[in-house]
Amino acid sequence: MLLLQFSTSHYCRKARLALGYKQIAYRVENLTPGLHILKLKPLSGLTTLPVLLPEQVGLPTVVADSTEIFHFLESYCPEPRLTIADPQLNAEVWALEDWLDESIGIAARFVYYDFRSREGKAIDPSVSSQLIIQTVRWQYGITSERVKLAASRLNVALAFLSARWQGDQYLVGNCPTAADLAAAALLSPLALIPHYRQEYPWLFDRITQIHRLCREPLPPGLEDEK
Ligand SMILES: N[C@@H](CCC(=O)N[C@@H](CS)C(=O)NCC(=O)O)C(=O)O
Repeated sequence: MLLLQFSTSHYCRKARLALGYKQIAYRVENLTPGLHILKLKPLSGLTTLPVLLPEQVGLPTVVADSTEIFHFLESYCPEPRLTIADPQLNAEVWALEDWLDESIGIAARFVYYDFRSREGKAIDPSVSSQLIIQTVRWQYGITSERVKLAASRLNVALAFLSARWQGDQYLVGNCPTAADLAAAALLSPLALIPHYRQEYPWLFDRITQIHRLCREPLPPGLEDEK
């Protein structure tokens, strides 16, 4: 299988966590932001990564969108499961996965790029890095008003997760599911932001634990520590 990705994207990390959790062998191709559209448009009709190319007869040629990749991998390789047999609990898994994907992952992006353009400039003060950060801010319409809304959305999410990720509990049921993997990937950009590291240490312990479970290298900010 071939995963088309941006190496630093938290949505691409989400797809890698699922591939790693299921121990599926895959290669990655890192695309260049901007130029990626030339390759993607004819393949998926979308402009976003990740995109998985299963490269096997009888399988779809292209699976675009991290949630679709989760669903595809679940049918391709049912064990270990990303879902729960009980239909009611399973509905909760996918509702949480969708909320994390459509709302919380975007809020994390807003807060992260805002941080990188202000206090976090020192992480990489080079002109090229700051140019990329400013381009991303422009591309996604990251304004200070929207960053404030994103930060309060993250506060609500973290209050919810802290109640669910107590001790060795998972978000739904007794085993890791698509919801846990989505949360671990989509909140991982916060690991570089001191405020979140100080206020929510349990979050980064859990992100670390899930990355280890999925055999995925730890995200920036956590990689040297644990
Ligand atoms: N809901 C999508 C979101 C993916 C997404 O936003 N990817 C970003 C990178 S983090 C992207 O490809 N942006 C490029 C663009 O929009 O042109 C998914 O889960 O795959």
